[in-house]
Amino acid sequence: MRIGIVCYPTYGGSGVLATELGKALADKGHMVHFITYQQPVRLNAFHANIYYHEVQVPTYPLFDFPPYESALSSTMVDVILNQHLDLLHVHYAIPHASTAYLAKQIVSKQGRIVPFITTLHGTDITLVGKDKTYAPVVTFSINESDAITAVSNNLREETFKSFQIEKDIEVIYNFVDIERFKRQDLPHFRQAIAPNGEKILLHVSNFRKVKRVPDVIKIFQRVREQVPSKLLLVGDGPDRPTIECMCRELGLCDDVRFVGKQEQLEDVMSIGDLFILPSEYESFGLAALEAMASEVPVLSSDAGGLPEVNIHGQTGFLSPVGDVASMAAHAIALLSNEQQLATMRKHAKEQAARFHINNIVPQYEALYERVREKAAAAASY
Ligand code: GMT
Repeated sequence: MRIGIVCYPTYGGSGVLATELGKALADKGHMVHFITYQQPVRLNAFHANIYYHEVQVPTYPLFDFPPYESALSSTMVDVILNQHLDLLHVHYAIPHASTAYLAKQIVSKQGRIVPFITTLHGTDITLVGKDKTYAPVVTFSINESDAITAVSNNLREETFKSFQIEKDIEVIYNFVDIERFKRQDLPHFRQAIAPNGEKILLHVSNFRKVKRVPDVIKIFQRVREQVPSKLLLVGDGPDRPTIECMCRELGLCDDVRFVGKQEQLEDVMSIGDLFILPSEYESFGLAALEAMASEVPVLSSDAGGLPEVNIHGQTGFLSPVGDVASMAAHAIALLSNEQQLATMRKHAKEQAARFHINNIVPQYEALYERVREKAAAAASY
């Protein structure tokens, strides 16, 4: 099949998932065309079946806001017509679903029927999408999608609660490549971070408010009082300066390491003993899944789709949002009990295997087939 993938090219989970999906589809022989404003971060090697089309947004003195959506729709049209795409798969509703709708309408005037699938990822529904400035367009374009998927049952339910959706939403869970995210022995890396054999706690995010990174610091402060440990903070974003100040004020700087955005995330995960994700909301928590695949148990909030990924008492612990005392108590108990830690590592890996890329990608392929057949049947009328 010839598939166009539209996503955010940055470090966010939706872009990562879309890119990994495109790579997996290309490995299976599909021709995959990425349409984005920048080369996606995980699209970092040549692949014969992968094409990248950059969206150029010409500026003009009149434009206080360069019309990115128009540029994106026009690029989609160009790629659909010239690369003979069978379908578009857009990740994150805003603005990708409405731009796909427009592109579909434009090519239909030239006799080309190209369906589009919208995958909802989280904040496109639960935060920005709900905002009344965007909601009418989001509702309309989701309803106009030829198929809609959500990355967890929770996100599916949230979408029905927040929008007037007239179609079914299929849940296709996020996935992880368990061959890539598998625990490796990296003694030099571990030694550099924890020279005296301390436990290593990890947090990976975009440091936005929804992630509650200050809770990570509060949890770590309590853990460190009981268990010799280090905290590794991976990623970057708006809350980072606040977190740096917090570490200074609490006297934690020697034990907290900010490593910024990391491409080799599998190496970082490999040295972790506990992954912390206390988010206000997570539709799924892809970073937690990648940690689990690397045999790192997860300490998370019980928000959104996290309970569908992290199983309380087995793969880690779930606590109410903001309950840092409970999260710290779970962490201290686990990190002080090598036997329980080893059992949880094993369960985390087993749970991650349920979301193995090889189980999930065929679900997208089956959906593509159904959507394509439906579109072909409609076109033949
Ligand atoms: O977590 C973020 O803020 C980034 C965001 C994105 O759209 O890239 O992540 C969302 O999509 C991921 C992939 O499906 C999910 O694993 C994250 O849970 C989800 N984030 C939220 O719902 C806050």
